[in-house]
Amino acid sequence: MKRRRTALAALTAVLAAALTALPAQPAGAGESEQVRNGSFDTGTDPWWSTSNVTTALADGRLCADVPGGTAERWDAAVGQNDIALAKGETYRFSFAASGVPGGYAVRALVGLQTAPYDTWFEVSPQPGPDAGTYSYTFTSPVDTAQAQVAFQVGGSAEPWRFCLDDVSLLGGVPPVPYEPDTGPRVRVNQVAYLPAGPKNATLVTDAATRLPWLLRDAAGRTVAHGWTVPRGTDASSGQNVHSIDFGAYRGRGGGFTLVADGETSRPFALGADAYERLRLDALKYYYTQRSGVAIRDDLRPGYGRAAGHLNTPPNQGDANVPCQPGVCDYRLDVTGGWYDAGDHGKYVVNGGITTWELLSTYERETLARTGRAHALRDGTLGLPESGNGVPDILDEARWELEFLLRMQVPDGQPLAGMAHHKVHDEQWTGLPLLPSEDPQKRELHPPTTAATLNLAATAAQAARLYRPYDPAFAARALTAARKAWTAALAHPDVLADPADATGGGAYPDTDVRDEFYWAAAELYLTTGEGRFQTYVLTSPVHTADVFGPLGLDWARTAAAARLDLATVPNRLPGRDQVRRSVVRGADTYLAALRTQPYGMPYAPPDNLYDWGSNHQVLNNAVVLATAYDLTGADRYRDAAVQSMDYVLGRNALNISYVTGYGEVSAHNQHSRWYAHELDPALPGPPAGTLAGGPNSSIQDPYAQSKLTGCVGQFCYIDDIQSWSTNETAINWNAALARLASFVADQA
Ligand code: 9MR
Repeated sequence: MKRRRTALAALTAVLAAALTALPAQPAGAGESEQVRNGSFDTGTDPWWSTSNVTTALADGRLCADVPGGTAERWDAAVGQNDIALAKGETYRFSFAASGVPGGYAVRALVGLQTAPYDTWFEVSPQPGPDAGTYSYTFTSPVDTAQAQVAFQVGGSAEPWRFCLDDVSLLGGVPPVPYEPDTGPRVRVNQVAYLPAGPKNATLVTDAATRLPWLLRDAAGRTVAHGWTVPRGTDASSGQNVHSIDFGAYRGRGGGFTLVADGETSRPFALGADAYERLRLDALKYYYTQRSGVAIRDDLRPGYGRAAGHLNTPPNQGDANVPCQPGVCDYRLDVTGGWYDAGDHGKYVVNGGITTWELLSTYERETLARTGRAHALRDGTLGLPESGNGVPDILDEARWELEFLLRMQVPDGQPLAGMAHHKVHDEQWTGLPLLPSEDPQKRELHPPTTAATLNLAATAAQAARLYRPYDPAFAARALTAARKAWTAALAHPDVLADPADATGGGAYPDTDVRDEFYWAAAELYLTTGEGRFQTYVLTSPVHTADVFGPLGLDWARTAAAARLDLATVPNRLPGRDQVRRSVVRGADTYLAALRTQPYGMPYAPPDNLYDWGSNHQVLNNAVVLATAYDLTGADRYRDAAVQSMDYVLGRNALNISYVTGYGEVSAHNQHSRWYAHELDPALPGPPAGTLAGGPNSSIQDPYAQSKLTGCVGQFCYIDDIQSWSTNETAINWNAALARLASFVADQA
């Protein structure tokens, strides 16, 4: 359904496993060679090369003199076109390569030979002066007669020589089933349990009856023991599992392990320090997502980079952006804001819910009984603005708010007061690509009611939160919010086109009643005005059950309104009902958590995990946390705290989905600039970056080639090419920041 044009199918994860001596063997029965003249016995035809590369035969190989000083890998290449691939067929892609001097990456790929240059398989070996042999298997996601095999060798400062031989793409080979390495069968939160909090684990076992477990401290001493509870087959993973509750143990320290059924878990701590760190790391993530400003390496060592999209070539920039053809005849300065995810797009709907969740993280700290706003004070996030007397989380959120305000249609123009849905590239770009290197034209997409209401809701919320620090900004935000509200009422059903997904995501939403409700609620909470109160009270959304299995995300914003109406001081008639509705919602998440042997408050219908399921888990936990804030009942606090265990390792894949947290954590999230997996010179995602997580629909070809037929939790792979299971995104990290902040407060 979408995008990622040159990206798609690197099998770098199997590089080590699949790297074998290349046998010069003939094709076996049913196997068929797709590459012509791969051994260069008959000259260099039908191989092509880019005009800046000189190729010649040398000792029966093809050697290419690669110029220095090109910018991108694809700026210098050798390849062969018009190769046929059959969808679902497995191919062995192999070649021998050398490089003098060695150390330059060769992007070897199989992909579409014409625009939009889909990539179905890619690897980036770095051959040395002695010829190395490389061999990989992949399954084609398409039927085509227009595939190419290409070796992209550009991007080096210095010239070098690349030689190639025995290139083969053999069809009809047996598929290699993908087996994730899930480590020990005792599944724990690999980071930390709160000493006085719940402590649960899951054991994968064939045993039908209870088994003994032991808790060991760092010195290997047994400090607690007990019995597992058999739970039968877990629907979310298809595994037979037992649960383990070691919550009675109240010790502290690092290096604990849990032992059961002959297996020892990955180590974990009993303590709260990791959550103090995580709440800040999850928020520090936003600075390196900033657009329109250079990222300072002194503030984020290893992440310094030039400003993106400031109209400095090759960027065409965001300072003077036209609309898509026919949409408007003005241009806007829409610099700033955060890049949405691993792409360079900026989307008002997703920026809106993200800003709300960051502002709400802060607002909760100022209001809740266990809140500690001090933990998010000025100076906590290491920002250029640190030291200005404003809590850093507000400085960071303002970076996006200023962008959201710029997306508003100016006075005097058609649809004045509405907000453009999004700004992004005209075409999808490949990976890796620094923001400052993006050469694409940027375009404003049509205003929508949903975007307008996101602006109204977040600008209204900002008006009350920034008032103590910057009354002028608060007033400006409130004026914009009112204007947006009026414009949305006048244009209540201008929807985003679901097909508008070239060069950026569509973020379509067919029902904006929840956005109206949310904007009215935030305007009411900030102004107390009767018209907003009336809108809230008469909205059908006000009395609907808004806490379903997929409760809160960019398209489902009613829960944001309900949580704020329940917690931010106000005089809404019937407010007790509002608070009770939140507690009832929490009860359904609590029930889901109790039925799940992996203990997460998420049980999607038919076990179909949603795109970004990890943040759904976290947002459902936020509702549990809010029920605790409202009632003080421990069961809600414990359930919210326990939800973190799933995200940090107590799951079927035995992986922490947060970079840098846990012994084995996701670290190859899909991103154009945290693209270390593709280019060793680039950093990986910063510590505290949440991966999207299991997604049953596995829309990207890489995940399809590995995970087809996957059950629930297994629909995830930690590879940069898997944009549908493993992207990073601003809205997902916001849910992480909010729950981490709550958990840290419970220490
Ligand atoms: O998070 C979004 C998910 O809910 C949608 O189903 C999906 C397809 O429209 O898009 C996701 O958002 C992506 C956006 O379209 C473009 N930037 C990256 C976002 C995260 O994958």
